Amino acid sequence: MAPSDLKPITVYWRPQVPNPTKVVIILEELGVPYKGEFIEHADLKQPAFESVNPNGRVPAIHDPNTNITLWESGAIVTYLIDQYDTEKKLTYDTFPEKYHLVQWQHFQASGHGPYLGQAAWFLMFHPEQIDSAKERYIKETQRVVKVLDKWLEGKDSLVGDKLTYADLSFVAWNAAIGYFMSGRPKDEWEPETQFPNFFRWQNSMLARPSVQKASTLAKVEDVHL
Ligand SMILES: N[C@@H](CCC(=O)N[C@@H](CS)C(=O)NCC(=O)O)C(=O)O
Repeated sequence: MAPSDLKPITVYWRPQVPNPTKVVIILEELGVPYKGEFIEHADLKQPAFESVNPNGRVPAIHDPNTNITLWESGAIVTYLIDQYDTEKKLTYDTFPEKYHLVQWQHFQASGHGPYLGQAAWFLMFHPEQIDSAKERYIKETQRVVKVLDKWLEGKDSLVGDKLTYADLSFVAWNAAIGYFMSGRPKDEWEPETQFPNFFRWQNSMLARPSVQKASTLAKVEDVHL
């Protein structure tokens, strides 16, 4: 089905937080129409939204073209790629690339996002100042960024020779690091010198129109392809 024949996918979201942004980037890249359903923070754990996502978090989607409702950003990205990336613009169906993409996607969702999320929480939002927790999650943030930096030596993308959904799953979370590390000593976060391959890769993704649009949307309700 051509994108112009599709009904817009509803994205349940909040602006400028990494996991919903991850989904919007993929929709933008694929040219799939979507519309936003903004969920107030106070409504996330209320029955109306929990009937969409029992975990009470964003993102979630409903696709009226296939009548599926889905939550968990990684699962949503997998669905969008399987359903709408018919030209394999952001993926590979070859062996072993297909599985290496899954590997990096799982690393992002289980070993990258959660550590960065805890770093942000203890540095910015936790009501008490707990130095040992801050230190633990800053170190884990540095460690997982180092994993990416080493892998990206001499490469422009994680798998194969093009940017894929796996790369793009990292960009919104990576962009949050500078925000939660601001105010910390410079030797704790200076990616241009400490993680130059990571820095180059991240900047190449930040320059993409899809990433710029998804990261700066105030309200996805305003946006239709
Ligand atoms: N593993 C989930 C995490 C979703 C998540 O934590 N979303 C955040 C926004 S980035 C949220 O809804 N936070 C609200 C809350 O913690 O109550 C995913 O990848 O979709």
